[in-house]
Amino acid sequence: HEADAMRTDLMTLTRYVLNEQSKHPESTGDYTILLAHIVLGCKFVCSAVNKAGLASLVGLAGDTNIQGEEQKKMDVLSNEVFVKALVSSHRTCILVSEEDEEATFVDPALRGRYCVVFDPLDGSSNIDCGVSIGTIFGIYMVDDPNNISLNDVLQPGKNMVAAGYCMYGSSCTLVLSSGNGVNGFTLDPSLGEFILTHPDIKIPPKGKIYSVNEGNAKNWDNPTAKYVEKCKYPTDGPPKSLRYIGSMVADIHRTLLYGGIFLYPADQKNPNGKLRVLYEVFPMSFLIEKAGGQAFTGKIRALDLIPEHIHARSPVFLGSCDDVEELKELYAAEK
Ligand code: AHM
Ligand code: MG
Repeated sequence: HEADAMRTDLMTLTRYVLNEQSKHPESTGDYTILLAHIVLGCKFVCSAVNKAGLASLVGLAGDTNIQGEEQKKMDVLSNEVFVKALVSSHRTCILVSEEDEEATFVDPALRGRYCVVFDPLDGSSNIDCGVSIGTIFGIYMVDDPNNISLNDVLQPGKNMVAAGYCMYGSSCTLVLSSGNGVNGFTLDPSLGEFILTHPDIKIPPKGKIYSVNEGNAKNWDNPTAKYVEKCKYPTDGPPKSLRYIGSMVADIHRTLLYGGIFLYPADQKNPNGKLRVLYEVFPMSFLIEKAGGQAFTGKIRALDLIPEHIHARSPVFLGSCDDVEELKELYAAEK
Protein backbone atom coordinates (compact mmCIF):
# COMPACT_ATOMS: atom_id res chain seq x y z
CA HIS A 1 0.00 0.00 0.00
CA GLU A 2 2.93 2.28 0.63
CA ALA A 3 3.97 1.89 -2.98
CA ASP A 4 0.46 2.90 -4.09
CA ALA A 5 0.60 5.93 -1.85
CA MET A 6 3.92 6.91 -3.43
CA ARG A 7 2.41 6.72 -6.85
CA THR A 8 -0.69 8.78 -6.04
CA ASP A 9 0.65 11.18 -3.45
CA LEU A 10 3.51 12.84 -5.28
CA MET A 11 5.96 15.03 -3.42
CA THR A 12 6.76 17.53 -6.12
CA LEU A 13 9.37 20.19 -5.60
CA THR A 14 6.72 22.91 -5.39
CA ARG A 15 4.76 20.95 -2.80
CA TYR A 16 7.90 20.29 -0.79
CA VAL A 17 8.86 23.97 -0.75
CA LEU A 18 5.29 25.02 0.12
CA ASN A 19 5.32 22.62 3.07
CA GLU A 20 8.62 23.99 4.26
CA GLN A 21 7.48 27.60 3.90
CA SER A 22 4.23 26.99 5.75
CA LYS A 23 6.30 26.27 8.87
CA HIS A 24 7.22 29.97 8.85
CA PRO A 25 4.12 32.10 9.46
CA GLU A 26 5.89 35.20 8.13
CA SER A 27 6.57 33.63 4.74
CA THR A 28 4.91 35.25 1.74
CA GLY A 29 5.10 32.54 -0.92
CA ASP A 30 7.62 34.64 -2.86
CA TYR A 31 10.35 32.02 -2.54
CA THR A 32 8.05 29.29 -3.87
CA ILE A 33 7.25 31.46 -6.88
CA LEU A 34 10.92 32.26 -7.47
CA LEU A 35 11.81 28.58 -7.44
CA ALA A 36 9.02 27.74 -9.85
CA HIS A 37 10.70 30.09 -12.34
CA ILE A 38 14.13 28.57 -11.77
CA VAL A 39 12.58 25.16 -12.34
CA LEU A 40 11.13 26.38 -15.64
CA GLY A 41 14.64 27.37 -16.76
CA CYS A 42 15.97 23.95 -15.76
CA LYS A 43 13.25 22.12 -17.68
CA PHE A 44 13.94 24.19 -20.76
CA VAL A 45 17.68 23.49 -20.63
CA CYS A 46 17.03 19.81 -19.97
CA SER A 47 14.87 19.56 -23.05
CA ALA A 48 17.39 21.48 -25.18
CA VAL A 49 20.32 19.36 -23.93
CA ASN A 50 18.44 16.16 -24.69
CA LYS A 51 18.06 17.30 -28.27
CA ALA A 52 21.69 18.38 -28.59
CA GLY A 53 22.73 15.08 -30.14
CA LEU A 54 20.18 15.76 -32.87
CA ALA A 55 21.70 19.17 -33.51
CA SER A 56 22.56 18.40 -37.09
CA LEU A 57 18.98 17.28 -37.70
CA VAL A 58 17.11 20.07 -35.94
CA GLY A 59 19.73 22.80 -36.25
CA LEU A 60 20.94 23.81 -32.81
CA ALA A 61 24.03 25.30 -31.25
CA GLY A 62 26.08 27.43 -33.57
CA ASP A 63 24.76 25.97 -36.84
CA THR A 64 23.39 28.12 -39.57
CA ASN A 65 19.75 27.38 -40.35
CA ILE A 66 17.99 27.38 -43.71
CA GLN A 67 17.30 31.11 -43.49
CA GLY A 68 21.01 31.69 -43.03
CA GLU A 69 20.55 32.84 -39.43
CA GLU A 70 23.04 31.55 -36.98
CA GLN A 71 21.41 29.39 -34.30
CA LYS A 72 22.21 30.40 -30.79
CA LYS A 73 24.74 28.41 -28.83
CA MET A 74 23.21 26.34 -26.09
CA ASP A 75 24.82 28.32 -23.26
CA VAL A 76 23.64 31.64 -24.71
CA LEU A 77 20.15 30.26 -25.20
CA SER A 78 20.04 28.84 -21.67
CA ASN A 79 21.13 32.18 -20.25
CA GLU A 80 18.35 34.02 -22.09
CA VAL A 81 15.76 31.59 -20.80
CA PHE A 82 16.92 31.95 -17.19
CA VAL A 83 17.15 35.74 -17.32
CA LYS A 84 13.66 36.05 -18.80
CA ALA A 85 12.15 33.52 -16.40
CA LEU A 86 13.75 35.22 -13.39
CA VAL A 87 12.74 38.74 -14.39
CA SER A 88 9.17 37.66 -15.13
CA SER A 89 8.87 36.03 -11.71
CA HIS A 90 8.61 39.60 -10.31
CA ARG A 91 10.60 38.31 -7.36
CA THR A 92 14.17 39.31 -8.32
CA CYS A 93 16.13 42.56 -8.27
CA ILE A 94 19.73 41.65 -9.22
CA LEU A 95 20.87 38.84 -11.51
CA VAL A 96 24.46 37.73 -12.02
CA SER A 97 25.14 35.21 -14.75
CA GLU A 98 28.39 33.63 -15.87
CA GLU A 99 27.32 34.54 -19.41
CA ASP A 100 26.89 38.27 -18.78
CA GLU A 101 29.81 40.54 -18.08
CA GLU A 102 27.66 42.96 -16.08
CA ALA A 103 25.05 42.26 -13.43
CA THR A 104 21.43 42.85 -14.45
CA PHE A 105 19.43 45.29 -12.31
CA VAL A 106 15.80 44.40 -12.83
CA ASP A 107 13.41 47.18 -13.92
CA PRO A 108 12.05 48.74 -10.69
CA ALA A 109 8.46 47.96 -11.66
CA LEU A 110 9.26 44.23 -11.81
CA ARG A 111 11.46 43.97 -8.75
CA GLY A 112 11.27 41.62 -5.81
CA ARG A 113 13.60 40.93 -2.90
CA TYR A 114 15.76 38.11 -4.30
CA CYS A 115 19.14 38.26 -6.04
CA VAL A 116 20.03 35.22 -8.11
CA VAL A 117 23.60 34.34 -9.14
CA PHE A 118 23.91 31.51 -11.64
CA ASP A 119 25.86 29.62 -14.25
CA PRO A 120 23.11 28.66 -16.69
CA LEU A 121 25.06 25.87 -18.39
CA ASP A 122 28.24 24.82 -16.66
CA GLY A 123 30.63 22.42 -18.34
CA SER A 124 29.29 23.28 -21.78
CA SER A 125 32.48 22.02 -23.44
CA ASN A 126 31.08 18.56 -22.59
CA ILE A 127 27.86 18.97 -24.60
CA ASP A 128 29.07 17.61 -27.91
CA CYS A 129 30.10 14.25 -26.46
CA GLY A 130 26.97 13.78 -24.35
CA VAL A 131 28.62 14.08 -20.94
CA SER A 132 26.55 15.44 -18.02
CA ILE A 133 26.40 19.20 -17.62
CA GLY A 134 24.41 21.40 -15.27
CA THR A 135 22.99 24.69 -14.04
CA ILE A 136 24.27 26.12 -10.75
CA PHE A 137 22.48 28.83 -8.75
CA GLY A 138 22.66 30.72 -5.48
CA ILE A 139 20.09 33.07 -3.94
CA TYR A 140 20.55 36.14 -1.72
CA MET A 141 17.86 38.39 -0.27
CA VAL A 142 17.82 42.19 0.12
CA ASP A 143 15.82 44.30 2.57
CA ASP A 144 14.72 46.96 0.16
CA PRO A 145 14.54 46.26 -3.60
CA ASN A 146 14.32 50.00 -4.26
CA ASN A 147 17.69 50.60 -2.72
CA ILE A 148 20.11 48.07 -4.19
CA SER A 149 23.73 47.99 -5.31
CA LEU A 150 26.31 45.46 -6.43
CA ASN A 151 27.30 45.09 -2.78
CA ASP A 152 24.08 43.14 -2.24
CA VAL A 153 25.61 40.27 -4.22
CA LEU A 154 29.27 40.80 -3.31
CA GLN A 155 28.43 39.00 -0.08
CA PRO A 156 30.02 35.98 1.59
CA GLY A 157 28.40 32.71 0.55
CA LYS A 158 27.23 32.04 4.11
CA ASN A 159 24.69 34.87 3.58
CA MET A 160 22.94 32.98 0.81
CA VAL A 161 19.38 31.93 1.68
CA ALA A 162 19.40 29.01 -0.76
CA ALA A 163 21.50 27.30 -3.41
CA GLY A 164 21.21 24.40 -5.80
CA TYR A 165 22.12 22.81 -9.07
CA CYS A 166 20.36 20.89 -11.78
CA MET A 167 22.25 18.10 -13.50
CA TYR A 168 21.39 17.12 -17.05
CA GLY A 169 22.61 13.54 -17.00
CA SER A 170 21.17 10.10 -17.47
CA SER A 171 18.27 11.68 -15.63
CA CYS A 172 17.59 15.31 -14.80
CA THR A 173 18.22 15.90 -11.10
CA LEU A 174 17.74 19.09 -9.12
CA VAL A 175 19.50 19.33 -5.77
CA LEU A 176 18.41 22.16 -3.49
CA SER A 177 19.05 23.53 -0.04
CA SER A 178 16.87 26.30 1.31
CA GLY A 179 19.06 26.59 4.38
CA ASN A 180 18.30 23.46 6.33
CA GLY A 181 19.07 20.13 4.76
CA VAL A 182 19.69 19.15 1.16
CA ASN A 183 17.12 17.41 -1.02
CA GLY A 184 17.27 15.90 -4.49
CA PHE A 185 14.39 15.89 -6.98
CA THR A 186 14.30 13.98 -10.26
CA LEU A 187 12.38 15.19 -13.28
CA ASP A 188 9.62 12.78 -14.29
CA PRO A 189 9.52 13.58 -18.00
CA SER A 190 6.02 12.17 -18.43
CA LEU A 191 4.68 14.59 -15.79
CA GLY A 192 7.12 17.44 -16.35
CA GLU A 193 7.47 17.60 -12.56
CA PHE A 194 10.44 17.27 -10.23
CA ILE A 195 9.68 14.56 -7.67
CA LEU A 196 11.48 14.16 -4.34
CA THR A 197 13.78 11.15 -4.83
CA HIS A 198 16.74 11.96 -2.55
CA PRO A 199 15.37 13.29 0.76
CA ASP A 200 17.79 14.75 3.28
CA ILE A 201 21.10 14.04 1.53
CA LYS A 202 24.03 13.59 3.91
CA ILE A 203 27.55 13.34 2.52
CA PRO A 204 29.46 10.33 3.95
CA PRO A 205 31.96 11.54 6.59
CA LYS A 206 34.82 9.99 4.65
CA GLY A 207 35.07 8.84 1.02
CA LYS A 208 37.11 6.63 -1.25
CA ILE A 209 37.34 8.98 -4.22
CA TYR A 210 39.43 12.04 -5.08
CA SER A 211 38.52 14.23 -8.04
CA VAL A 212 40.96 16.67 -9.64
CA ASN A 213 42.46 17.61 -13.00
CA GLU A 214 45.84 15.92 -12.54
CA GLY A 215 47.06 17.36 -15.82
CA ASN A 216 47.79 20.53 -13.84
CA ALA A 217 49.96 18.69 -11.27
CA LYS A 218 53.27 20.23 -12.31
CA ASN A 219 52.01 23.67 -11.31
CA TRP A 220 50.37 22.76 -7.98
CA ASP A 221 51.42 24.12 -4.60
CA ASN A 222 52.93 21.82 -1.98
CA PRO A 223 49.88 20.94 0.15
CA THR A 224 47.75 19.98 -2.87
CA ALA A 225 50.60 17.92 -4.33
CA LYS A 226 51.18 16.19 -0.97
CA TYR A 227 47.49 15.49 -0.50
CA VAL A 228 47.08 13.88 -3.92
CA GLU A 229 50.25 11.87 -3.33
CA LYS A 230 48.66 10.57 -0.11
CA CYS A 231 45.51 9.61 -2.02
CA LYS A 232 47.64 7.42 -4.28
CA TYR A 233 50.27 6.14 -1.85
CA PRO A 234 48.62 6.14 1.58
CA THR A 235 50.55 4.73 4.52
CA ASP A 236 47.42 3.85 6.50
CA GLY A 237 44.98 2.07 4.20
CA PRO A 238 43.98 1.47 0.59
CA PRO A 239 44.52 4.18 -2.04
CA LYS A 240 41.59 6.29 -3.18
CA SER A 241 40.07 5.98 -6.66
CA LEU A 242 40.34 8.88 -9.08
CA ARG A 243 37.15 10.08 -10.79
CA TYR A 244 37.17 13.30 -12.78
CA ILE A 245 34.45 14.21 -15.25
CA GLY A 246 35.47 17.84 -15.76
CA SER A 247 31.89 18.96 -15.30
CA MET A 248 31.56 20.49 -11.87
CA VAL A 249 27.91 19.61 -11.34
CA ALA A 250 28.51 15.95 -12.10
CA ASP A 251 31.70 15.78 -10.04
CA ILE A 252 29.99 17.45 -7.06
CA HIS A 253 26.85 15.34 -7.41
CA ARG A 254 28.93 12.18 -7.16
CA THR A 255 30.89 13.64 -4.24
CA LEU A 256 27.65 14.48 -2.37
CA LEU A 257 26.23 10.99 -2.82
CA TYR A 258 29.34 8.80 -2.53
CA GLY A 259 31.66 11.00 -0.48
CA GLY A 260 35.28 11.90 -1.16
CA ILE A 261 36.91 15.15 -2.17
CA PHE A 262 36.79 17.47 -5.18
CA LEU A 263 39.75 19.78 -5.73
CA TYR A 264 40.17 22.77 -7.99
CA PRO A 265 43.37 24.20 -6.56
CA ALA A 266 45.39 27.27 -7.38
CA ASP A 267 48.40 26.66 -9.55
CA GLN A 268 51.39 28.71 -10.69
CA LYS A 269 49.59 29.82 -13.81
CA ASN A 270 46.23 30.47 -12.14
CA PRO A 271 46.81 31.77 -8.63
CA ASN A 272 43.05 31.90 -8.05
CA GLY A 273 42.25 28.55 -9.61
CA LYS A 274 39.53 28.43 -12.23
CA LEU A 275 36.15 28.27 -10.58
CA ARG A 276 34.03 31.35 -10.02
CA VAL A 277 33.26 32.36 -6.46
CA LEU A 278 29.69 33.63 -6.77
CA TYR A 279 27.98 31.05 -8.96
CA GLU A 280 30.23 27.97 -8.73
CA VAL A 281 32.20 27.91 -5.47
CA PHE A 282 29.49 29.40 -3.21
CA PRO A 283 26.43 27.35 -4.22
CA MET A 284 28.41 24.09 -4.17
CA SER A 285 30.05 24.95 -0.84
CA PHE A 286 26.64 25.84 0.59
CA LEU A 287 25.21 22.46 -0.45
CA ILE A 288 28.24 20.47 0.73
CA GLU A 289 28.18 22.18 4.15
CA LYS A 290 24.43 21.73 4.54
CA ALA A 291 24.94 18.03 3.77
CA GLY A 292 27.55 17.77 6.53
CA GLY A 293 30.76 18.23 4.52
CA GLN A 294 33.35 21.01 4.38
CA ALA A 295 34.46 23.55 1.79
CA PHE A 296 37.89 25.21 2.06
CA THR A 297 39.86 27.62 -0.14
CA GLY A 298 43.36 26.63 0.99
CA LYS A 299 43.22 29.53 3.46
CA ILE A 300 39.70 29.91 4.87
CA ARG A 301 36.21 28.43 4.91
CA ALA A 302 34.96 28.95 1.36
CA LEU A 303 31.64 30.48 2.48
CA ASP A 304 33.53 33.24 4.35
CA LEU A 305 35.06 34.62 1.14
CA ILE A 306 33.95 38.07 0.05
CA PRO A 307 34.09 38.21 -3.76
CA GLU A 308 35.95 41.27 -5.04
CA HIS A 309 33.94 41.37 -8.22
CA ILE A 310 31.08 39.35 -9.65
CA HIS A 311 33.27 37.05 -11.75
CA ALA A 312 36.06 36.57 -9.17
CA ARG A 313 37.66 33.12 -8.88
CA SER A 314 38.97 31.08 -5.98
CA PRO A 315 40.67 27.75 -5.40
CA VAL A 316 38.29 25.34 -3.70
CA PHE A 317 38.40 21.95 -1.99
CA LEU A 318 35.10 20.40 -1.07
CA GLY A 319 33.72 17.12 0.10
CA SER A 320 33.56 14.71 3.02
CA CYS A 321 34.34 16.23 6.41
CA ASP A 322 37.32 13.98 7.24
CA ASP A 323 38.88 14.15 3.79
CA VAL A 324 38.80 17.96 3.68
CA GLU A 325 40.08 18.04 7.27
CA GLU A 326 43.15 16.05 6.20
CA LEU A 327 43.86 18.53 3.43
CA LYS A 328 43.37 21.48 5.79
CA GLU A 329 46.04 20.03 8.07
CA LEU A 330 48.52 19.98 5.19
CA TYR A 331 47.77 23.64 4.44
CA ALA A 332 48.11 24.53 8.13
CA ALA A 333 51.49 22.74 8.33
CA GLU A 334 52.75 24.79 5.37
CA LYS A 335 52.35 28.11 7.20
P1 AHM B 1 33.03 26.47 -17.71
O1 AHM B 1 32.25 27.39 -16.80
O2 AHM B 1 33.84 27.19 -18.72
O3 AHM B 1 32.17 25.39 -18.30
O4 AHM B 1 34.15 25.78 -16.81
C1 AHM B 1 33.83 25.24 -15.58
C2 AHM B 1 34.16 23.77 -15.60
C3 AHM B 1 33.64 23.06 -14.38
O5 AHM B 1 32.40 22.47 -14.67
C4 AHM B 1 34.68 22.01 -14.14
O6 AHM B 1 34.75 21.66 -12.78
C5 AHM B 1 35.94 22.68 -14.59
O7 AHM B 1 35.56 23.65 -15.53
C6 AHM B 1 36.91 21.74 -15.24
O8 AHM B 1 38.06 22.44 -15.56
P2 AHM B 1 39.33 21.73 -16.21
O9 AHM B 1 38.95 21.41 -17.62
O10 AHM B 1 40.40 22.76 -16.11
O11 AHM B 1 39.63 20.52 -15.39
MG1 MG C 1 30.97 27.52 -15.39
